[in-house]
Amino acid sequence: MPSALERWIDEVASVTGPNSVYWCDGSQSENARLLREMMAAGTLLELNQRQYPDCYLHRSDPSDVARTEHLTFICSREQIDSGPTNNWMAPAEAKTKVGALFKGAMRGRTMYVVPYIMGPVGSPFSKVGVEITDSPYVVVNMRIMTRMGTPALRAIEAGAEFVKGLHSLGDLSPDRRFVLHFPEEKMIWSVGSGYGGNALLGKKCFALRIASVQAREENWLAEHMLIVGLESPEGETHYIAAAFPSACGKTNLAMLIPPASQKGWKVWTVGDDIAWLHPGADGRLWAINPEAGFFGVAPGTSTKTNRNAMATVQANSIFTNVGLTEDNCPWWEGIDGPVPERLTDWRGRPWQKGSTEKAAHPNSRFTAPAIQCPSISPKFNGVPISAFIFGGRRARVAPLVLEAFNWNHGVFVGATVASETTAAQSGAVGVVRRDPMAMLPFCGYNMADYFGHWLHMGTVARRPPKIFHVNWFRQNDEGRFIWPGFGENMRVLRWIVERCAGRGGAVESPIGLVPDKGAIDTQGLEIDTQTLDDLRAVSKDDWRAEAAGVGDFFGKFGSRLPSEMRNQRAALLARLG
Ligand code: GTP
Ligand code: SPV
Ligand code: MN
Repeated sequence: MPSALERWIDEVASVTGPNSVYWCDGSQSENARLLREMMAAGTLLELNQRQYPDCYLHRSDPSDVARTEHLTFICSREQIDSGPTNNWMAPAEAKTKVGALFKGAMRGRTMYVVPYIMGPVGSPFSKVGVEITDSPYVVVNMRIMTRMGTPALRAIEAGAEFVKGLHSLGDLSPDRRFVLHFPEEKMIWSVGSGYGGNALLGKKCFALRIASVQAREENWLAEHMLIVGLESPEGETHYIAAAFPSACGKTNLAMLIPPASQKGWKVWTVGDDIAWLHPGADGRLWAINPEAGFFGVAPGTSTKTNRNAMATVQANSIFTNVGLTEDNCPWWEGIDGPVPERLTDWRGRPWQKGSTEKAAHPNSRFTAPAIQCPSISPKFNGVPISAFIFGGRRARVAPLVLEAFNWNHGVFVGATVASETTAAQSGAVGVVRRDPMAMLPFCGYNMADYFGHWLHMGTVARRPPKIFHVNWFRQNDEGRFIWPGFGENMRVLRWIVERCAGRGGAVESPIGLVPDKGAIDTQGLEIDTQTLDDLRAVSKDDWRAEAAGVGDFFGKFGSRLPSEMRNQRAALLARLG
């Protein structure tokens, strides 16, 4: 008798009509063959193999370069369960409408069956998925980003449940592009995009949107968070998980290199985008990184800003929508060295120095194996989290760092994060929007219930992490960042670690605890006292306006919003006087 998996594969094949069906085993030889086929088809270019061994360049369709949030839907049975912040489509309507786009969609193509595990093989926290796709680019990326192939198939044969993901490039038309999630069926349908979070279904679709639903059902958290370990000169390591919206600094913080002034500190990278957190017997939250690779933003990455990332992408990596130098090396704005006179831009067109257009797309990315990162932590099976950090990109208003008064206040701080939009999603850049816990585009259910789940987890975990908020992106009137950021963020992380250890000076402000004057080490930093004061400043007028915005945002959730969220807002208003 065919298994549930085989029945599903047959069913999909009969609808999509591929030339052939191929089951991926994840082997090196399979990967090499796929790469060769893509090079022959012109969808992959070999990069300079001397400088970038086994590295390749892919140029996606110019209309398909970022996640498309307006085409992303939660198809819960009841609309209210998707909440006011998600797009919703009724499951039956979704299956008819989008099902029609899958009809014959794989004609003339190979249908790849990609079994994969999110999380380490054998971990009790890992989960299994199967992605059906007609894109070999997706296959080779999934092989880097997940534990792909035979071990996943074995787990399914042994009875593991799996999340079904169906993906087709379709005709790549934005008019026929949909990314659908069926939370009750733990199923994903994606058509019309070959890009990143739209197409690599293990990442945002499974590990966040579907997993957030599973996490609520099973008493854990699936979060858009990096995980990093900070080892003090005395050899004590604190692990921190931080949620920043897309393209707001997670990869950079996860791979931070402490500057020379921070002698003896060592940073361990556990994950750069997603954390799955489970309460442990010790009452703490323990985090794993469900991914096996990094799908990181290329622009701005250099040996100065992120030396670990530069080392990670030197081999076995795929670059998407970056520029190309005359000697076949990847290039992007902000990479080391002088700007070359001539390049090929991300669309494959000649580019000249001084051009007003970017050579690399602002959301161009690298896909690289995590294991190649010089700072990679060996603790794949879980680390205890001392602190959660929320943050955003705010030119004004939000100070450099603050500590929440307690868990519930911290949940409020996370739920009210606002950030300027970036190139990681299609649409306008630089618009301030509420992005609770950096999960606005990734929560698979009603966010009011999600806030409730967060409040609940503070009681499930007896020793939950302390909660902080940071903003590396404050600007002066000339539009310059006033905090140096990157490695220098270590100074702020040290204050956070101090606070977790019950030390470190702090003073109360209406929005939380801020560092005492002098509590953040600024030795060796060229920064004047006025700037430091600006970074710590909390303007009551600004925050009254924030609280009003939060009121509007909370209003969207109606009676579904936990009353504690309203209480927290009332308490904030009271503290603001
Ligand atoms: P996703 O992969 O989209 O989830 O993004 P991410 O949160 O991992 O962001 P990433 O670390 O890739 O950073 C995005 C951009 O912000 C890059 O261009 C960085 O150079 C820039 N950036 C990161 N950290 C800092 C910082 O501390 N200060 C400033 N000014 N820029 C930063
Ligand atoms: C993000 O946008 O948050 C990313 C890239 O990490 S993607 O995989 O496209 O979601
Ligand atoms: Mn992300």
